[in-house]
Amino acid sequence: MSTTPPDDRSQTTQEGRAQGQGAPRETALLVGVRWPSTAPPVVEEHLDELGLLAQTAGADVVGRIIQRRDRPDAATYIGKGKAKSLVMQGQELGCDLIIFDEDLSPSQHKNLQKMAGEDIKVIDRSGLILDIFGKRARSREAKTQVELAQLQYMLPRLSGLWTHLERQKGGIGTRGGPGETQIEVDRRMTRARIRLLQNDLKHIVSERATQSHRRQQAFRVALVGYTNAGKSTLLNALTGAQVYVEDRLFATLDTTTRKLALSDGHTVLLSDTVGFIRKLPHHLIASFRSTLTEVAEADLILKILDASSPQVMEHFEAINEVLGELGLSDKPSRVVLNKLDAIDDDGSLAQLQRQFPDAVVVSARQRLRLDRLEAVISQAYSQDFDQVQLRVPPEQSRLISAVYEALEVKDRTFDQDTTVLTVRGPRAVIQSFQSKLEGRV
Ligand SMILES: Nc1nc2c(ncn2[C@@H]2O[C@H](COP(=O)(O)OP(=O)(O)OP(=O)(O)O)[C@@H](O)[C@H]2O)c(=O)[nH]1
Ligand SMILES: [Mg+2]
Repeated sequence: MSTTPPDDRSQTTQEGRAQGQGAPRETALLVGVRWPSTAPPVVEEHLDELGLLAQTAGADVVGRIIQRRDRPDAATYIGKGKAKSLVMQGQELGCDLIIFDEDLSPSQHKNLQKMAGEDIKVIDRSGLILDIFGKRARSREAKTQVELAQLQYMLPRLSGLWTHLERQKGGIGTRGGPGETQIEVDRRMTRARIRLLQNDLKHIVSERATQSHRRQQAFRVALVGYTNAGKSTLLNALTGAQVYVEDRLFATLDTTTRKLALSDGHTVLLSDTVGFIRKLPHHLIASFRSTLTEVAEADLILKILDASSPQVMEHFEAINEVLGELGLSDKPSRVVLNKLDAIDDDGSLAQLQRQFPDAVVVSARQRLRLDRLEAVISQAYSQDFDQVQLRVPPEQSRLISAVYEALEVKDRTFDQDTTVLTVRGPRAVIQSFQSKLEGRV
């Protein structure tokens, strides 16, 4: 996959590529597999999404192939005969890429690449997603996380053939790790680079931990959702933030947090996070853990769904799957059905509301019903958070600094020798201090 380390990739080059300027667009043939249990429209929908991913990466789709199988073939995934005719079709169409919707094992990948020869690059869904993330990453943290995931994905795929091909071809699926100029790349060097990136990430995480410590006292809400669901639009609409919004996959990879002043006078922190997608490569999920700390530490997760998408249920499942992989399935959450304005038939809205009876229906772009969403946040806040007075007698004054660490102190007065702190914060934390202190208020 990649060629230049992300640090060397200039912003302009990335922007240029992202907008399809400069680098010529490649052409791609998509391959999907229909298992006995998969309904035909589902395979088509998955290939539609793969096509969008390919476009986002800078390739025009020139054809798609669906192969029926009972189970994957160990050597070539789709079977040797089919693989041969696939390559022939790719050659006839003059395409640069063959993209599999499913993930290929390193040996399947190698075998298929051998059959495809030097003019066609074989990649799988994970490789494609990693490529897009490589192009979209802007911050040091995102770039480090993406390169780490790319190298981990590549490590078992490194081979003589692979590096040889790297020298011949650039383009999609070949950026983001070692390569091109560094043709002697081998597993040892890749492992060393992985260790280096892991260390970098540790530093970034500890910087983030210091920042997030300051935020611990606030009630935190995380916007989570499928890519393109409207998370950034919603953050902008609610807080006046200016996060980049676009009708494309993975417009924003970085977490942005802004204060949201609720009409009840309380202030909470609202975070926009990286978009999810069906079968997000697990290396990416693992390395994006630090970006996703905002989700891990959130008091409330808002699952943003594009209510106008026919795949809304599948998107919901994909969100839950990723949250499960992050160990966050039990977090308090609410569903937000966005793009209300784009639903043209009342029947489908009614059906969605039956499927998600507790959902808040909004339009982030048209700013419709945002007050209802704020009311849901207020309600969650007041269920979890409390404001009380803590009376700290002089013999327990050592607790005062701990209170300051854990809670927001609104006021500090004295009643003779007793310090009276007016605090706000999570009910559970307040209760633990109350039980330590004598003379509860
Ligand atoms: N019709 C309609 N379009 C919306 C609404 N909210 C967002 N959009 C559009 O949906 C597209 C994606 O919006 P973003 O806010 O970038 O989506 P996101 O969830 O942040 O996407 P990623 O950053 O890719 O994960 C943009 O074209 C928005 O203008 C809405 O309420 N109605
Ligand atoms: Mg976004």
